Amino acid sequence: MAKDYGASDLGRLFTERHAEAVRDLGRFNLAVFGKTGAGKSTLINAVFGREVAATGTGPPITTGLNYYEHPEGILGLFDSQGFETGHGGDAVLRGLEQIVHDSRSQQVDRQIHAAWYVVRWSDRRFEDAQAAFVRKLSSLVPVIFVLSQVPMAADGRIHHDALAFAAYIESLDLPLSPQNSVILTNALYDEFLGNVVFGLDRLLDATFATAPEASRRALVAAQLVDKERKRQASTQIVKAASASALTTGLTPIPFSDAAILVPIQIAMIARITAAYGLTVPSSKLAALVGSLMLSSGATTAGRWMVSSLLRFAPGGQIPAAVISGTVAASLTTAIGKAWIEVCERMLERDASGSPIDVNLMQQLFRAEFKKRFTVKPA
Ligand SMILES: Nc1nc2c(ncn2[C@@H]2O[C@H](COP(=O)(O)OP(=O)(O)O)[C@@H](O)[C@H]2O)c(=O)[nH]1
Ligand SMILES: [Mg+2]
Repeated sequence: MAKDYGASDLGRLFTERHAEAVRDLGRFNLAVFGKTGAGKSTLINAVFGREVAATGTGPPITTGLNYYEHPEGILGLFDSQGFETGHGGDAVLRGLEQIVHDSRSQQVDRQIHAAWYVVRWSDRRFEDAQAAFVRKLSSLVPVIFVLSQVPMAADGRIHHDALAFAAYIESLDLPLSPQNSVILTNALYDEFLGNVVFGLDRLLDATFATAPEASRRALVAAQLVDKERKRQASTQIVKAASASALTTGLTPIPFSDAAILVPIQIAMIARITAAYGLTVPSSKLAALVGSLMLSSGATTAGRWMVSSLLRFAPGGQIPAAVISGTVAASLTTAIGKAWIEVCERMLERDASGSPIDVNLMQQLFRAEFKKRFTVKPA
């Protein structure tokens, strides 16, 4: 017997595919070091969002190192609670050494992929002990050196003392990634001084450059700085889904059998959602997807999908028209692209901590879909 999809079936299908898609992304693991007050938590917050930073202190896994995870498990963070160099630093390094050693034999998603070493520019000093720590650290993982809380004026000028401090650190020839450079950042807008946020994109680029290939998709999903990378990843997903819809439709699908495209489209939507790294609860997303796929009855696709469901309803008419491969592909593309717009909107809400308005997302989906799909069923 053919499958009839109700909203809850669609929702359940989405939840399954979404869990798979998230697992497929793998995980990016980052360790963050620096003194208390250096701005580690603020940087993490700015790059990965408050949901991650809010979990703040996970249980310490070893002296001075806490571990916590992105709600979707695509990002693992080792946060040194802040320590002074010397004795405390040695203990942290020993702990890290153990973790790195233990994880070598494990899968790539268990390994530590990069470290940020964070120094507040206004410290204006970088001691021998810190340099020694960075050298040892870099023998374990690639180290990205971050100068934090650097004042940049609205016209782009950076405080010259910060530039001089960065040049000094670079002159020490530490084994930094990439190419011994120091990355200057300011992670919080300072309305009192007018200092702007900057450098997060460079920090992210440096982090991408050191991340192993297998962890990059997880990093794209987990970060919030570069939306373009998420859009690119999602566009690839849409292309792949559209190609399989085309293949499915090469033998023209009876209009009434169009429901066979639904699993392809749900899987696509689930992968896009995973690629955006949304922390919206899956149950809420499932409800949204379920109702979207059914209730967008006002749209061409909605009518089209609903009529494919009607086939199974008592007294349902079987329309004679067929869906060609091209129509199947363009319909799938339109759904995917409309869903990308919905994910972008949800990401903004996610980042700002406000809840998702399901009705609003439905409206947005319909509007975006209508822009992209104009083929009328016969
Ligand atoms: N203006 C500005 N303030 C920052 C920045 N980073 C951290 N701060 C402030 O410095 C303090 C310590 O930051 P925090 O992230 O908690 O440091 P952590 O101990 O290294 O985690 C907080 O009051 C932050 O608001 C930044 O980039 N710019
Ligand atoms: Mg902190």
